[in-house]
Amino acid sequence: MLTFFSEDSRRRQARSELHDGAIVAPFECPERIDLVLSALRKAAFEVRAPSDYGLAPVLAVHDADYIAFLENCWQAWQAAGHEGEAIPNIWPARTLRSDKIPRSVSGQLGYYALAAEASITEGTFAAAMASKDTALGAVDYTLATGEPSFGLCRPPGHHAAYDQFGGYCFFNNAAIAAQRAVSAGKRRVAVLDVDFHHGNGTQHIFYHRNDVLFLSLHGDPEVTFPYYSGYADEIGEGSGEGYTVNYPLPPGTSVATWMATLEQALERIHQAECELIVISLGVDIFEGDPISAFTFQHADFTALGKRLADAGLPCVFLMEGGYAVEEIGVNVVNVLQGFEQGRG
Ligand code: Q9C
Ligand code: ZN
Repeated sequence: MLTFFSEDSRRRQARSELHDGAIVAPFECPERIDLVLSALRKAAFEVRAPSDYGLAPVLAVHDADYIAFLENCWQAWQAAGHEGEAIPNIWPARTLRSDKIPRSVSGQLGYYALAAEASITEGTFAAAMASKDTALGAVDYTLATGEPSFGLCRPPGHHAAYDQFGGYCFFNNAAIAAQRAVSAGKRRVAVLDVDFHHGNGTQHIFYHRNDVLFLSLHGDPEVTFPYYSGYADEIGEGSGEGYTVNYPLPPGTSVATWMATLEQALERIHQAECELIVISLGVDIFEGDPISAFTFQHADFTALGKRLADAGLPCVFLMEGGYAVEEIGVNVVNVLQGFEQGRG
């Protein structure tokens, strides 16, 4: 399987994450990609640099003013004289105006953020651009050859909505890739999100559409980030009704239950006659993940890859979460190798 990675993903070098009432070193750190890269190379996967696709594929799924905000935020934050990294601390919450985009970068941060843990820093926009190029390189390769691919996207993407960032995500790489496949002529594409957290952003982008089927297995939002999205009664709207499928699962869910739930998702993908699967591959379902609560062991990732190969569709794997940094490489490589064994 061919893999893609852009060195510019390293340009996100954030120092701050608001976590448990303290500012800590971000869980979503650049060491994550070092360890995945070295595991990929050790397993003899070819790693290719993507081309520069510019902003057009981003504009296909995100708001133009939101993109401009991300591009200009760091400079505006600095020009306003702030010392630290750009972190929102007020939002257009339920009792405030939600139609107003203030002139101040502090007001804009709240408008365009859905959470406060992910700071915006000097290289964040460049890294987000690199990450979507990685996703586009992978999907273009799979569209051209029918062969599977993996994009080592960083920062991740699935929490990024049409015009909001959060959950370490800025551009929705999976949505950008799925839209690319639809624009290239695929009649229906599945985005299968196996990250521990609900892919609220991907759901939001495709909620009213039936050409992209979004399915997500995730920690129950009653007790897990992002809390306000990912319930089973969110099924899509209008012509999108039935094309969003959520499988919230309790913390501690066994791998057997998780895999049985995956069967239901794959059955729906088959029934909807999807022609390609974009997999939002978060390996934060690993038991040792510091901010998550599922129970995958190393070997379970191999079994997951095998089962996805059995689905018999072209697959594009895109990196999302995974914060057990020492173990992230083996977990990712196990999925990809399991997939290759399953095809064999
Ligand atoms: N402070 C992804 O996996 N915070 N994002 C959770 C720990 C946000 C996860 C609580 C987690 C975001 C792509
Ligand atoms: Zn996650």
